[in-house]
Formats: sequence, structure tokens, C-alpha cells
Amino acid sequence: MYDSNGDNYLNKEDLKKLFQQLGSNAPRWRAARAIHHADKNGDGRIDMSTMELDQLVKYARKHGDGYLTKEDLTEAFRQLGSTFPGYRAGRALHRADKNGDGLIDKKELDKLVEYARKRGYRLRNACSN
Ligand SMILES: [Ca+2]
Ligand SMILES: [Ca+2]
Repeated sequence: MYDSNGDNYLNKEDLKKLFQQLGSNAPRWRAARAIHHADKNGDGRIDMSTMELDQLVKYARKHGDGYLTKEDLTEAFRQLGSTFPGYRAGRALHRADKNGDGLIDKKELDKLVEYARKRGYRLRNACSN
């Protein structure tokens, strides 16, 4: 798969490449989230010979499509220190989601960043690569 040095582990860089290939808007952030999600023993990498790989595949399948969901935004605002991340995500989505499909795509990302910046968040740091 994307195991760069053939040691049977996927590190953050490997995952970043994976999410880049999947068309993610924020591959580095996705990689960090995927590790958080799938790294069961907490060593910061995905062991391809264990259940961690299953978890990773599930995560990638759900989130590798280049869109940010409301759940993603909530998590992002939480990481940015928002007191009400769910509320903030809802507002941001309302503001940035131009075509009303409930997802933030590449074209809408600028609006999202603009919204976050106006509210004093530095979302580009969390979302860019
Ligand atoms: Ca691990
Ligand atoms: Ca949209």
C-alpha cells in the first residue's frame, strides 16, 4: 500500500500521501486524525499486520473523499480551542456551504477559512499541508 520503507508500519508521512492520493483537502490533518482514530497501541504509526489497518481503511473510506463533514468541522474547532465546537461547526457550515449539500468541498474551503479567521481562529494552520 503506501508503506514507504517496507517496515510494515504506516507513519504520518505515508498516511499524508495516502490522503493526498484520495483527493483530501487537508491530507496532513487527515493523517493526524487517522492515526488518532486507528492507532490502538499509541505508538504513532499504523501496524499493517494488526487491527489498526482495518481501522485505518474504515477511516479512509469514510473521510478520504476530499470533503469536510460537519463532524470534521466540529473536531477541527475543538482542536482550535472552541468552547462550543458543534455550534461553531454549524455556523461555519451554514456560511461556507454554498451548494447546500452539507459538506465543505475545495471551492468552499476559502469561505470556511474566512469565517474562521473572522472569528479569531487560524483554521488554515489546521487544514493546510
Ligand atoms: Ca500503532
Ligand atoms: Ca457544499
